[in-house]
Formats: sequence, structure tokens, C-alpha cells
Amino acid sequence: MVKKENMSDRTGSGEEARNRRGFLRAAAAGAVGAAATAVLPSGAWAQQLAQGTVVVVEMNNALRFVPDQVMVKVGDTVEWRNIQTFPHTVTADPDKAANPGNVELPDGAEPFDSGVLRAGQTFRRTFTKPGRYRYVCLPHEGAGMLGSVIVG
Ligand SMILES: [Cu+2]
Repeated sequence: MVKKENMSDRTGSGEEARNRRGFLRAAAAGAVGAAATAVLPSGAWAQQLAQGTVVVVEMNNALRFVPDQVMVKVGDTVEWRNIQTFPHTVTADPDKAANPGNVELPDGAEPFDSGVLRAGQTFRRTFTKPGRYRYVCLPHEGAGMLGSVIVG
């Protein structure tokens, strides 16, 4: 949208450019109004609204998930973010954990594993089965890098 405004400034007459800017402003105001009256927006935002809330868990060089326990609703998504430099994983798979007792999944829930997440990388999981999920960071499980998600 910004790019289009710049183009019209360059190519249109002064009057035309002013009208165009007015139209764009009205269109933007209309979009806000539409969102406020619950007309579904499009794209990623719509998908996010339809799927529920996104809760963020950070992973840091102190070898911790922060917060190490989150409570979400069925349909919500948890996003893990590596905010520093050490590589981490988000692993809820008893076959991969050094101590399978550190991992827990509700009956019927599929194990999952983010793979290695380097600095700045993220991993998302949407939870569709209620219950308690306990997971580990594979490289730092021994250092106590453990977390849980309670889905209610
Ligand atoms: Cu880790």
C-alpha cells in the first residue's frame, strides 16, 4: 500500500494523487471498521483467529523454557522461540528423551519433535487433544531444560 501511494505521487497529477490518497485512507478506515464488526479478515490473521490464541515460550542460554509451563485451550497454538544463541529442541517423544519419564502425552496424542532450533528460529504446535504434555530440550535435558503444556 505504501508503495502504491509513492507511485501515484510520482505519476499522477496533484489532484489525482490527493484523491487517491483520500481513497486509500477511506479504504483503510473501512478495513478497521469491518474487523470491528467481526467480518473475518483474510490470510494468516484469519487463520490465527480461527485456530485460537498463540502463546509464546522463549528458549534461552540459561537452558530454560520461559515460561516452563503454559496453560492453553484446545485449538490454541504454542510458539517456541530461540531468543539467544545455543541450539535447542522442543521434544515430546519418549523414544528420543534420555529419560522417557521426562516426557508425557495425553492418550492418543502424537509425539512431536521440533528438530534443532538455532538462534531466532521458531517452532509452532497447535494442540487439539486436551491433557498434559511434558517435553524436553534434547541437548539440555540433563541440565533440566524441561517444559509442559496443559491443554484444557
Ligand atoms: Cu536447550
